[in-house]
Amino acid sequence: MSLSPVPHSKRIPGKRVLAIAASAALFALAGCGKQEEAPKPAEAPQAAAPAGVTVKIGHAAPLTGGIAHLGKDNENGVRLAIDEANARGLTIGGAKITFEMLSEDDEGKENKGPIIAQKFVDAKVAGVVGHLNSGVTIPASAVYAQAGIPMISGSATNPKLTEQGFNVTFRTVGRDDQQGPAVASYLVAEFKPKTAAVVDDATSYGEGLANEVEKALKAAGVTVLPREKGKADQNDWKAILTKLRGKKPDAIFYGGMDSSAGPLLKQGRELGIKAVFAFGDGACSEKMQELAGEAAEGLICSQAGIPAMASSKSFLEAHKAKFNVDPIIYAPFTYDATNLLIAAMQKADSVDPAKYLPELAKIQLDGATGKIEFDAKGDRKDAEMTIFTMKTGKIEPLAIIKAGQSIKFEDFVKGAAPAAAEAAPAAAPAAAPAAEAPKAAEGEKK
Ligand code: ABU
Repeated sequence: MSLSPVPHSKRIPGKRVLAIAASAALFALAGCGKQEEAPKPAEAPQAAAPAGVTVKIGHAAPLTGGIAHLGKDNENGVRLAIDEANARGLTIGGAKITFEMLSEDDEGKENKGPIIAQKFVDAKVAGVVGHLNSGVTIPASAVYAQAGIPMISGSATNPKLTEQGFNVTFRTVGRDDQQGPAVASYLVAEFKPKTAAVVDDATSYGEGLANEVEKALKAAGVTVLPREKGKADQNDWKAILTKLRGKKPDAIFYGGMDSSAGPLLKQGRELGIKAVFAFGDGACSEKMQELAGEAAEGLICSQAGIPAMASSKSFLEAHKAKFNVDPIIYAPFTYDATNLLIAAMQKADSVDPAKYLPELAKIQLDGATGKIEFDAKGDRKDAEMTIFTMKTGKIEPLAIIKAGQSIKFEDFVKGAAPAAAEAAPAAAPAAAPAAEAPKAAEGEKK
């Protein structure tokens, strides 16, 4: 599919990359805001009650395979937001709304992205939260752009996603050209490596992040060895690691997901490599401890947002109550993504993408992950980056980098973390007047 990118300066909500095929009325009738059949008087004496509308929200991520735990994390965030919205009982455009999640397993495979995206388009979803992997999200995003369906990823960090000029494409996490320099700077400041090795899994995410890290290390005067490449499903890293061992790097950065990063780290230590190992968000989970055991101690990793544990207390409690587990990395970001779609629909008083997209583009929301606003590309403004280490089997945040400033995590928790803002709302200076907390549902039309 070939689309003409819209220049960023012209990424104006309402001016579509391609015209949306259906009018608002047709859209509703066709199923995006599917009119439920009103009960027949004979069957339901209360026939005067207004008919409800079911609004579908698509979610896609790998729900099987090596990173299914992360896909489930993504899905949990969407499910929680939808269930909460349904419990609140929203009325939009004069109709009682029931949101329904359509969740698809894209297996983390690039070719599945557009297929599932088309499935969502055919199902007349009103919006999409996903996909998880950049390599899947980027090709899928072209399908959503052509159909005019807003999509928000809560995990895809490759810059290209929002550099295509699609006015329906957003993300609630930061980008790898923010994350890469953040983790590289931390490595340089704390470990002062003279030589570093950079390895990637040959995916859009892994390779793209590795490129950013390499660029930042070189800019800091570190000698970077020739790139080593593996695969996303690689379990045996011994050949690459044996080669690297001979070159004695002080630091090894791997761009890839935890399912392949865990074996890499374990085998690296088994081969006697003493370098500090560092990773990006895809390998910044406690799965690393499960896969690498004691070798995971002391690893360094980054996430392109605040740590899940620093999300709002109300989100963490609701997540635990619903799923009996804590969020891993992305659930707070997909939860916020879902609430952003819903809040924009409330503000527009319409579930028609053409009508609520302009509201989404200019929305301000106090989410579980903090204040959210999008820039002209659809990226999150002032996204935080977090640096972690692994200590006694737990991922422990060390520092938050925001707007070029690094602050200790403990100081962030005292001041700017969403839970702190929730505990002391009067002290939250950034509460923009237009901000709309989903649970407050101020914009809800009764
Ligand atoms: N951000 C890491 C995992 C998702 C991605 O491919 O971007």
